Amino acid sequence: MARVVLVVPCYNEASRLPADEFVRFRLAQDELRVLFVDDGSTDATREVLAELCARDPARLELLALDRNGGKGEAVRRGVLHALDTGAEWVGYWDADLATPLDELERFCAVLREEPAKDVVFGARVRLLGRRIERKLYRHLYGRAFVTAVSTMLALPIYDTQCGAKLFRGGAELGPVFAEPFLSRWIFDVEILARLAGRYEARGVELADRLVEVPLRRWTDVAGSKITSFDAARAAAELLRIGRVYRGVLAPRRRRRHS
Ligand SMILES: Nc1nc2c(ncn2[C@@H]2O[C@H](COP(=O)(O)OP(=O)(O)O)[C@@H](O)[C@H]2O)c(=O)[nH]1
Ligand SMILES: [Mg+2]
Repeated sequence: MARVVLVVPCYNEASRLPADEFVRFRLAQDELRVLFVDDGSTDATREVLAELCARDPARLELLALDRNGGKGEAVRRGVLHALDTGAEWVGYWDADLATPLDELERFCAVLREEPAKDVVFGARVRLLGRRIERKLYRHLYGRAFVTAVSTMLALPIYDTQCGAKLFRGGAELGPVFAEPFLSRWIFDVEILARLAGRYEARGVELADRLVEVPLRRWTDVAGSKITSFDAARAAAELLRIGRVYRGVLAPRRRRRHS
């Protein structure tokens, strides 16, 4: 039975948080704790979360940050806290449950059944028989964006931006989250660049350690605070990540094309 901690970053989620679902959800085979990180919210999020955690203090915990640092920083602080408190597997999940919590069961199954895999990413692939409901413009922008990311990282990944991820805690994980990310929204790309570098130092290829799980359900929950300005900023941040991590990324691209 693994000790799993799910970090849920929350910024101004007082009216949107599906509190009952967090209280009800259990993993079948593993022990789950949920760590809500209040990212300096200006509404009643902190009170809502404190009340929610009081309903089941053994399983629900609150980490309150006084200043808003953006999703990446909230996740980073949460993951470090989770590792400090003995988590074996650590994940993060958007508070709106755009990815339903029961998908976590399938993420855990990957880590349980495939010891050589360390990282599980949810992937929003639209296939018949699945319900992936995303607005057309967000889908199109997302596809163009991930194609650029995949080329930059020299990694055949389908979806870097889905808000549902799980990691096996181990020597690699703490250092990957140790330093603040450059980017507020596309820190997931930085996580991949950092992981790629750390694995390479051990002669291991990131692609061999990562599994994408196609989600059965994903909904574009109303109330997203991402704007078209954020989308433009993400493109600029991607270029910056390409520059800052070029020591790891440029050799990867050269190897891929040689
Ligand atoms: N917008 C926003 N979300 C944050 C921030 N810090 C943490 N989050 C959380 O990041 C997650 C994703 O936010 P959301 O607005 O649903 O974005 P989207 O689903 O990607 O459009 C949610 O759990 C937010 O509460 C922040 O500073 N701004
Ligand atoms: Mg959302």
